[in-house]
Amino acid sequence: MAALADLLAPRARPRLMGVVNVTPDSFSDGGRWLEPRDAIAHGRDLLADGADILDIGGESTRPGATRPLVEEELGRVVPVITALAAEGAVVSVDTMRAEVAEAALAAGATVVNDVSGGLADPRILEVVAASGAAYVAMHWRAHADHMRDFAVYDGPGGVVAAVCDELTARVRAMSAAGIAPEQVILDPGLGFAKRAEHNWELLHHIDELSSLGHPLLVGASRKSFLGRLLGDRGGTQRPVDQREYANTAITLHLARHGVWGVRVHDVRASRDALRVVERLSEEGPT
Ligand code: PMM
Repeated sequence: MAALADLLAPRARPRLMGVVNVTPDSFSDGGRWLEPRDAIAHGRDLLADGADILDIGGESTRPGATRPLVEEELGRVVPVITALAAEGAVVSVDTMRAEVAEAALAAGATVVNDVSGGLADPRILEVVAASGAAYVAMHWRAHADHMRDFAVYDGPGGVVAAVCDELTARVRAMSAAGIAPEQVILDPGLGFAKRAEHNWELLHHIDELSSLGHPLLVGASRKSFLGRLLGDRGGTQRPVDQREYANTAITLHLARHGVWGVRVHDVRASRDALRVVERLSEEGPT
């Protein structure tokens, strides 16, 4: 599959995956792009800002969120994927459901981004295997309504060892379902059954995750561990829309460590910063 080889080919900088949340309740931008025409326009803006991939999702995974019906999720994402894929965009579908993945691939998506890594709906692995699409498998322990209860990493090696072991187990399940290793991208799942210190630890040891042998995608954008870092002394977090400089610093950190992609809401900020780094690494007048 030529498109897959191209998508996963080594590149000097991380791919920028722009987020299009077609949801009423995502923590970062819930409700802003719920109408298909608004979501499509937002996708076009992200492409103009330099997005390599658009990640289109119809289910909010914020802590405590309840799940939409499958029909609702399909109704949100399919029209948006159809329109943007027809315009030539590389489209990823952010879903945990086999049925939604199948419909999204039929509508033109070429990447399945499953935050549950196949745990929420194991049939999704068969759908991915049959399609040959790229598959982002994120580290995950439980649905959003009770994932906080699972943010415990007491074993030897702490959160980094646990995430590596649990992702390795998922890779085995993918292989058993017929997914080729070349299709698989791994993601440490920042904020999913993780407290702030777990997220920092994973970012600090990102090379250990790379040593699992698959490209890595990381999503730090707008998450609460950044809000907490930047918050005031009274414990009030920095608001969601004022965490972008911090996220850009994370993009640069991840670029230095050779990650395959970063999942961001503000594509332009990360793209501009990466452009500066690229320019500085070129030969030329000093
Ligand atoms: N985070 C969110 C949603 N989908 N997918 C991947 N692969 N990695 C992530 O970290 C991730 C994700 C939650 O953020 P949002 O509600 O702002 O989209």
